[in-house]
Amino acid sequence: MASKEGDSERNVHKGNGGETHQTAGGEVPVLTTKQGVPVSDNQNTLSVGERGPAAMEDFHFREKLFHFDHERIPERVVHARGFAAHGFFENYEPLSELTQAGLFQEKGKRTPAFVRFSTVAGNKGSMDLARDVRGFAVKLYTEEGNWDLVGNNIPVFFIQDPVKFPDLIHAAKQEPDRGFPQAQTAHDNFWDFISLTPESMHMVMWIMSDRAIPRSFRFMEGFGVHSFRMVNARGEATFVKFHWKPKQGMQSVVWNEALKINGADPDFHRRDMWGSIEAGDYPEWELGLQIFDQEFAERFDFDVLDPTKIIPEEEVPVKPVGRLVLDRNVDNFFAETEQVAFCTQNIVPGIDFTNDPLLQGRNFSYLDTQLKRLGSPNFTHLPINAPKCPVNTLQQDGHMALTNPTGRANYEPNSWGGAQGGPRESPEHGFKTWPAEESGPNLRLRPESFADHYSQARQFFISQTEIEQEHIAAALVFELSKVKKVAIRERMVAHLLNIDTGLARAVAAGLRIDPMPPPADAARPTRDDLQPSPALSILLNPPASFAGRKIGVLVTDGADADVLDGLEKAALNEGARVAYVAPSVGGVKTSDGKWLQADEKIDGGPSVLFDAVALVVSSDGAEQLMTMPPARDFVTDAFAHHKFIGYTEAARPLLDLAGPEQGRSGLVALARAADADAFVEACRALRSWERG
Ligand code: HDE
Repeated sequence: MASKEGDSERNVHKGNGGETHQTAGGEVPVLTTKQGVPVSDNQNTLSVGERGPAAMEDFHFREKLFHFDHERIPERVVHARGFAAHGFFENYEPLSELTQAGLFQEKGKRTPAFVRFSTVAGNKGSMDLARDVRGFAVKLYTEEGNWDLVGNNIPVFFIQDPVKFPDLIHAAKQEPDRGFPQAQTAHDNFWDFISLTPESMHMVMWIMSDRAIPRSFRFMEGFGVHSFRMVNARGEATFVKFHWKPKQGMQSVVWNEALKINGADPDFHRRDMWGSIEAGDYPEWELGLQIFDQEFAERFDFDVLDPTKIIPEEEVPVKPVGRLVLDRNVDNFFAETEQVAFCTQNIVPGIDFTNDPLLQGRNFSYLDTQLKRLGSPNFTHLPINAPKCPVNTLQQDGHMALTNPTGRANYEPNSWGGAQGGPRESPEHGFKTWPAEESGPNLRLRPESFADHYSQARQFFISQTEIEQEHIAAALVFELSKVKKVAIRERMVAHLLNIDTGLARAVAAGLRIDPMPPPADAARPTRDDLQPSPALSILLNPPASFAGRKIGVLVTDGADADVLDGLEKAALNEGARVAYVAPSVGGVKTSDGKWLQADEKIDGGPSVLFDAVALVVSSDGAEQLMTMPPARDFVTDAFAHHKFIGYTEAARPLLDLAGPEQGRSGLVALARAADADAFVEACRALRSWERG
């Protein structure tokens, strides 16, 4: 059958065996081999006789299969599952006192950017809502080369020394004999390694918090993690830490939602970003700098080179310096998202490294891994990796060399002179490493200034609201309940005793560990004088509006058309969107006799996919829904996940499924169109936590 979309003119006919042939003509181009030879038949291989053996000389068949057999490249050893988009960075004000980096010199200057978000532990096809760190890797195509800021959505890391990285990742990913679990840290090997690695305790608090189950990439912060240097034109250096703050505000899901989203839509985060960019609702972040000097570094409680520590924002405020906007989806996932090669070593004049040992180790690993993944030192020739500024290099040849120098000189010094002699170094404009003074014997040791493993873990925990603290305890109980070896569970509780005794007790109770183990040996006692840092809590920093969020509206035949209209308008005014969920994807006939197309059939559009829900149903519709388990789940889940629920009177029987009258905050009656405004306004709070 001819396809309806686009080329109904296409010539279609049946072959001898009933197979479909669509042939070229008009606007439909001729199919060719990779060598450009026109193909006459793409449905049948060449055979000797009608039912005879395949003929070896069928070069089209062989080329097609050969290419297919080689479609895959190695997935990233970590951060395999990712999603990316194009955009730009726009600088607010000249920062020349701080850095000579070109992108920060003029107000309003825009630098093209490509940003890839990822999970760490899962393979390429794993689900989006794994409890995990999210990668936040930014490639900035500056006029003096590519600057890659390869960060995460968590400002600290598990380990202090890069030599531990393969151990950490081996322990986190699938166990080697059985090849599972996929995209989960809830297993023996991970917690075995962690419980033997006290330096990871601060990070453990973050990954057990709601930060590790973001609502979407758009609603999370990003961090450069390490201390970096910025260097101005006079050669003066300052320390900086990089922060990305989402304009949309922060938001996470609750764990039970995450589990269900993984089943309902394993691509939830991808779909969200793709959809919001397609809808013109461009995700945006502010770049903020924490700027500090050597004198601060010396008096700060912790070593600024230790990647398991933060500098609280209350101590060194985050200065906003520009914005990052993602406004274009990729044209081809493989060419861009899969082949993009981030390298921490990619910095530009005006930015420099510090001695953070993890950063130094990463500077080796990223370049090395790209060779494995992309198969050639010429990965910089791929459009997504190619700088958007002049590249003049004497490096040559290698697999897949796409941009090749011309002329005779491929070495220097040479005596060919002028343009013929090729490029030369520039002491004036070239990248200069900041001349830090270093000395000391060769040693393998962990500095004592890195020895306090618990104080900031405690600070993170006490900075959370009670609800967030409960989530951390519940996450630990969940994860450790998947650990079979009791000694590992106990070892974790012993560490928690050094962080917060209430937390340790709650987790021990959840695991039914009795008696309590003694606290773990600590290289340094936990400090209890660190003040809570409100910036560390998601719930203490709520978004300004419900913009960018989605309301799932459950509809049936006879749904009140005025209320639906009111909901659409109120959502639009707020910058939010609605999606209709109905017993059939074909839609429903509303009270005014019109058809409303549905976006999802109920079992394909459970309430976990939405930020708030509305039940706009008729009495008959409610009765029908009461007999449908997915409709019942829609309501009881929305209720259990503390979502705001708008409802028409006829929906009462559905609401009653959620239990007795008490503790029913967060429910908004939708009697008429005007009530939709109050509903959307209520939704700004995102969740009604006080509901029991
Ligand atoms: Fe990575 N990391 N990492 N990492 N990392 C990779 O490079 C590595 C670390 C991060 O979207 C790999 O291209 C070591 C911290 C992101 O393509 C690899 C160490 C942070 C991405 C690698 C770390 C990150 C990677 C695998 C400890 C946050 C995905 C594929 C010394 C600041 C980038 C690749 C993308 C990817 C090594 C620790 C972030 C193997 C050795 C800390 C966002 O090179």
